[in-house]
Amino acid sequence: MSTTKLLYFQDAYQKSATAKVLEVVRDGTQTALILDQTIFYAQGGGQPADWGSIMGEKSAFSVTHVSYNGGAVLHKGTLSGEIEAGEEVTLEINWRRRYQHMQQHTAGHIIDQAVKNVVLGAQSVDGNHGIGKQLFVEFSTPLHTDLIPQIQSAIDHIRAANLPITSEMVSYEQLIERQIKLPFDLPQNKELRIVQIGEYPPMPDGGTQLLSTGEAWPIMVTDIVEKDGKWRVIHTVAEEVSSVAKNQTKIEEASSVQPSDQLNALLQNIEHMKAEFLKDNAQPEKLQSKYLGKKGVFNQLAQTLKDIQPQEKKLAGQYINELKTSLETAIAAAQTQHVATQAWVDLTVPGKKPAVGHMHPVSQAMEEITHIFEQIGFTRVRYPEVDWDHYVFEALNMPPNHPARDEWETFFVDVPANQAFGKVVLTTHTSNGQVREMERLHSQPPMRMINISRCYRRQQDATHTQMFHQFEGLVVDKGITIQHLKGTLNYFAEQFYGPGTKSRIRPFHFQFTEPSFEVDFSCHICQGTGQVTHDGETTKCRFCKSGWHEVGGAGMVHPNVLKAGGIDPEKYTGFAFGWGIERTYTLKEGLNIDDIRLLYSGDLRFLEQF
Ligand code: FA5
Repeated sequence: MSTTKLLYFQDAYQKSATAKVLEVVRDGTQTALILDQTIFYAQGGGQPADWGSIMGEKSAFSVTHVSYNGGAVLHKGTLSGEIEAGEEVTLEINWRRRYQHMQQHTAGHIIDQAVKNVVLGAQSVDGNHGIGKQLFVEFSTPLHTDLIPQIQSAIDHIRAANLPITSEMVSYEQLIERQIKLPFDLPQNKELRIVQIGEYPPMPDGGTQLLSTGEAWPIMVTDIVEKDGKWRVIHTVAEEVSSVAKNQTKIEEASSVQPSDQLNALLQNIEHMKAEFLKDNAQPEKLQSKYLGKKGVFNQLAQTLKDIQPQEKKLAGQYINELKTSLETAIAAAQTQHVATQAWVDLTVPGKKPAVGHMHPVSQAMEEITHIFEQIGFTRVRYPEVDWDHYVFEALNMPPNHPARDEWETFFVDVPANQAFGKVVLTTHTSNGQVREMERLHSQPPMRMINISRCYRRQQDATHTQMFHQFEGLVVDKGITIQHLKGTLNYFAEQFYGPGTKSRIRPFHFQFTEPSFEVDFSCHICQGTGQVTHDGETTKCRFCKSGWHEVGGAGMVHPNVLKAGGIDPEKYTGFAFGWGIERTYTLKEGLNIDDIRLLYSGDLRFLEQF
């Protein structure tokens, strides 16, 4: 079959030409002419065919449709007169119709680019530039009517920037060589026509295009509709500015006066930047800093605003702001896309264990102590840590002004005293639970309590904190003796510190016990000897210095205390002990905590060890 040279690809503005008739194809009343070259556009790529006339020596051929068939262009229409192959003919196209189609086709490319400027990575798949009733560019990327103002503004920019529109024929190899990426696969065995707006990435194109975007008539996006999972940007293209661009005040403003060279330069720089941005494959964070960072490309461009003439400053400012919005939108879209496509999840990677806390060492000790005493019939109780003077001191055989009270450096609560119970204090020891327990049990022994609570004293050094914990044991029954106390101490020592640990009691004085003792446990390092032997050399145990550690006080409940609790001391006897939890705990083997304040430092590096 014959082939026709497409003159409209060389010069889309050629309105007339001469050509040689290669074939006259007749089909009933229809005639089709195949010429060696043509200026008639063969319908395709969304652009309608040209109309016009082909004049022979003895004929006039009115062209009403033009199509492409394997290299040959078929000019179809009505023939009057005689025409023969080999004859020279004169061609003339209906220029008004063609120019309208060029406007519409270029508008399609401008819209395509504008949408890509607003929605990074948007993919166009089709377009109608005049064949159907409605002009549209179709995208496979989801779009929304909310984007219309931004797209419209991007279109106006491209038009106002008056970017050159160039086209060329390239081979597949050239595409690869020039690193031109086209949005879809194209045949590799024939030349391809590409069209490029300014420096934006080229697009494949088979239509006739304007020479610059400044020549484009006003384009107005009227709607975005979804159809079969694709999104159509519907628009109008109209020659008369006034009839379509009522809302395009910017365009009117810009077109009413000739823009200055500075404004033109700014617009071209804006489009240049967008083109660069679209070619940029950097990660979204990099895009953010490169384009919108403090020293980024956008800020550099915004600096040039100062060169713009005062009457154009407002318009230029709007262009700059719109550029910023479109960059922000595009970077946000890139971010979303990056998360969806790049930030993939490897389901086979072992999971990260969330950090799980554990109980504070003092809480762990409280649980352990409770458990040990529950084994021998003690009941865990809790009494107030803010209590009346009566329970903390007076009922414990320490009347007001008794000098023994000075041993407890007490915090008093600044509230009026109660006539019967006295002042309110932060309890200095868990012994306040003794009489309370007797009252709870209606003064009816037997009683075996373990009272654990916070205590407060005005003390602060390596072995004392202002807030600390004590546990108080109390046993009242008939026939309770020091032997029972000693047995209980030994039991606890073995349970808490390990087999072989012994207890020792030394005479002491407490107002609420008689006799009173200080309680020591044997040192687990030197087993109560106070000496350690290393490589045959015997030295003093550095941990205890004496073989024993003091943990607190104990004694037989004073008859006055039993009386304060309504118990007859003639019938019943009891023992009590009270030790600091921090102290008791830090003496455990392997802990070696020489400053109990560390327990309340809140330092996880320390606490995580326990
Ligand atoms: C008392 O508090 C008596 N109530 C103990 C008692 C109970 C004796 C029952 C007889 C019968 P003392 O003031 O010694 O005792 O304190 C007992 C223990 O509490 C101390 O050996 C120490 O281990 C701990 N302790 C006292 N003050 C502090 C403090 N500021 N910081 C940390 N631990 C403390």
